[in-house]
Amino acid sequence: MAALARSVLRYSARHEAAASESFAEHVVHGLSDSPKWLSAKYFYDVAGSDLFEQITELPEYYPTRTELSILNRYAGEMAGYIPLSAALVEFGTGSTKKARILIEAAPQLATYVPVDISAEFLAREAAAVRRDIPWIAVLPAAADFTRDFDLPAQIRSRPRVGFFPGSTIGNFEPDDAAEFLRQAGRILGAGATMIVGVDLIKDEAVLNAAYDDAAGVTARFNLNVLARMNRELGGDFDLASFRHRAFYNAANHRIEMHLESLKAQSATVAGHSFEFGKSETIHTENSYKYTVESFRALAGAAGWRPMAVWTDESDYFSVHALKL
Ligand code: AVJ
Repeated sequence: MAALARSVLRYSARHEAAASESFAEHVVHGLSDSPKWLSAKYFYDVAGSDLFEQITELPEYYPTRTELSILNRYAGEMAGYIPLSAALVEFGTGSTKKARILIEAAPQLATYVPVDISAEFLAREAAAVRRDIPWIAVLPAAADFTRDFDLPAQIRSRPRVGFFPGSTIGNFEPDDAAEFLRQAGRILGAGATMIVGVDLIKDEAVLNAAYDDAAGVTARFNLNVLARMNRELGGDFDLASFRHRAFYNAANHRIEMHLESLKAQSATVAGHSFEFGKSETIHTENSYKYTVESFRALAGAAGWRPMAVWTDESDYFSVHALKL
């Protein structure tokens, strides 16, 4: 998997060179840039993962519940794209809830390979899946799927089905999303299938509310990256002097999240000092939105044949089946 290892290095951030950096190096790199930025993947420490779970329960945050409803309704049809004795490889398993729906609907699956950065989290989740679905072999792979990881040797002879739910693909720049799909194809191999969840372009008010909820949970999620820098990198950010900003950038088909400095100030982190002007922002996330057609075109350009797509009644979210 050395070729994969090298090429996946490119996915993790908006700036390729940042991909192999440590958190500290990344922070120094991103905050030295103009405009300042940080990769969205650093949201997910323990506190951030817990806040994200809370986001998925918010009335305004439609993606999780809409994707779950699509999976619940159409998992039987999706199973038609899963070969006999296949291995299901989930890229970035934050929760096994979605994979379980697919697994229950596809008894021809032999193996489930959840890939996640936290070995401890994976071990717990794997044990729970083994307990609840005893007929499937669970082979967790502890890895940052945006970096270097090896598929377990035991699945080399099995057909592979990639699973990338949650519209996590929306965090990639479109070029990087295509590159990710190309490389996922290389790792999964000839004849592979990919099932991908993709959030759709829709009314701006719906999009804006989903990323700027009334209860302020998304604000806490965004601000947590400052708290994380304070905890892990000896930072001294004053969380009260930054505010959450989120808005749909229609020209670029993406939600942008920023942390806006409420005053001129400086902060020290990882042994470096950074100056912030009043209203200056740190760009912390892009969440790209697609149309069914624009995502199918992107997947096609990355070498995948779009086979089927399932959406909800409001066309808020889409789940795509792709074949190599
Ligand atoms: C996990 C990337 C799908 O973009 O909707 C939620 C992350 N950010 N609220 C998204 C997120 C703010 C989420 N993804």
